[in-house]
Amino acid sequence: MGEPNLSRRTFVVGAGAGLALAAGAASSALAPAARAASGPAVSEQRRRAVVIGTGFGGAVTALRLARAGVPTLVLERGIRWPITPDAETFPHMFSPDRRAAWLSPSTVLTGSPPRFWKPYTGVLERVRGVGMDVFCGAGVGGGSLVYHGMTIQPRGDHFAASMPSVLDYDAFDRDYYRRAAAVLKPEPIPDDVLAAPSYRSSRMFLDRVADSGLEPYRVPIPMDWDVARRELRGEITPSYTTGDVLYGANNGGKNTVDRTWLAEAEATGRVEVATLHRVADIERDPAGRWVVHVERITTDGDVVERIRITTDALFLGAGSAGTSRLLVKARAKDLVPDLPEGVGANWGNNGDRIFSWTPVGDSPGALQGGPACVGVRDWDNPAGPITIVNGGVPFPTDVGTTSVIGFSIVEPRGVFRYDPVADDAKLHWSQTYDAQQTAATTKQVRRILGGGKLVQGLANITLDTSTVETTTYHPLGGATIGDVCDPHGRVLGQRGLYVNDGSLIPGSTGACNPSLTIAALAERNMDEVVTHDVGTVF
Ligand code: FAE
Repeated sequence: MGEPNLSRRTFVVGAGAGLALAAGAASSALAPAARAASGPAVSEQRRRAVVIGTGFGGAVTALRLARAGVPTLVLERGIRWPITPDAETFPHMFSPDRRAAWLSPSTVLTGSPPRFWKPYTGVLERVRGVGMDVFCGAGVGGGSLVYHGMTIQPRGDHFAASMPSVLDYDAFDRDYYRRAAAVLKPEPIPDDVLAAPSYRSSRMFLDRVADSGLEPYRVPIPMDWDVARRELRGEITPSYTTGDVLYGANNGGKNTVDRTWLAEAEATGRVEVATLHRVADIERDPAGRWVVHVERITTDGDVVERIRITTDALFLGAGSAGTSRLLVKARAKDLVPDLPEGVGANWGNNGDRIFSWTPVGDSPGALQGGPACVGVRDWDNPAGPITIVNGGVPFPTDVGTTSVIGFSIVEPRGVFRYDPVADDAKLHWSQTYDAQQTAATTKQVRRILGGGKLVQGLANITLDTSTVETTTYHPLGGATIGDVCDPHGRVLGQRGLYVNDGSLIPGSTGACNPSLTIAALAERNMDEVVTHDVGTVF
């Protein structure tokens, strides 16, 4: 893409060779590079500000920098997914293909049938850890590409119980949550869509919630429900209304961040998004500038070029797993001297539990409407607040089962540790860390599914799949405010290095899904950065 406003100097080097200056190189993100004697070519770039990642944190950061007049390069490891109505952009849950997994030879998502293929820069990464695997989105838009879109603001007391204590809930309530919601435009499922045959599982779940004496809840989803209506009328191929959303929605109706914050950022002409640019390492040079070691890859994952980008300001928005891995590697290899000790720590899974629910004598049917748009905010539970939702599954035939998902508040006891053999950081977690919350969530799910009666609930076949497939969609922590960053995401003692994503949050966002809170926090942090650091630090 063109980048007229980016003042850039590009240096071209062969490995081991001296620098050759190619100032003001032309329109491509990359300058022509010399080819090393062996291995991919290496080139150099100089930038004022670099953002790693295009999820919620990265996209908000890019837009705010652009509005402040800062030319910004955004590095994204994945591809740009062409999102239009009625497309075949994304693969399907029950007939996955190589687009479904990030550089993996087979399916990675629990419940999606096993298939084998040549690895591809697909939309969903499974970050394998010890005792816990993390799922995250890959591509322009990050997690918003694959997420259901449950957009929930936590209550003040639960925010206080899980978020860094320096954060003022009233300010979030008054301002930051509203700003984020104004962009995402979340709306609850309307009556006519909920009444459609494919939303049978949602209605069954709402009935059970009501029978159990709790208040049924329609979860706000950042999507255009008219698109669901079009699907129901047969005008476009179903995606939401069959629950086929976990590899991305093919109907163009979801307000993903590539189409909101990031699109606005790119429209300023000050932001360039470089896709298939995977950051391998970050480093601080002797002059205190930031060096980003980038691998430009093909969609098969082959490295075709290495780029060394020097910048005055580096914003980490690679998500909890991505940012934590980069920081832990930098600390272990002493690429960034004096990084805080807490790097990689204070990590939690947001209390995620996923259950399969097989009601006896009744069936939620095949091709269950979604995304996960109904639930219950069981926030006064004496065992701690829990949000429980029904997630429709796009089963091709009626197998009598659906899924139920719970979120709570956990102690952030997980930690990423460096593994020198893999030259990567690995997450370490034990199910003992959230055993208490798990027990409470399981009990409450059974009670609700039994219409208020635990014994009746046991008659449903309710399996906590998370005990055998211990995974999370909601990684949080690894570079938390207080331990690693100041209250606005500046890494302690590292001028010009910032974190602005889910890594800042120690393990939970007040017993509900995290994306709204991550976006709100990112907006808040950028208020401070553009006021005090733009023009002084960079
Ligand atoms: P994230 O959105 O993960 O963005 C990180 C970006 O960095 C991605 O674009 C990566 O490709 C990129 N990246 C990572 N490493 C590198 C690297 N080395 N070099 C270059 N680029 C890199 O981070 N949350 C909700 O609130 N509601 C939901 O309904 C919901 N459903 C979900 C369903 C699924 C299947 C999954 C996986 C997640 C779901 N989430 C949901 C979680 C949500 O997507 C997540 O909290 C946010 O996306 C995290 O935002 P971040 O900005 O932290």
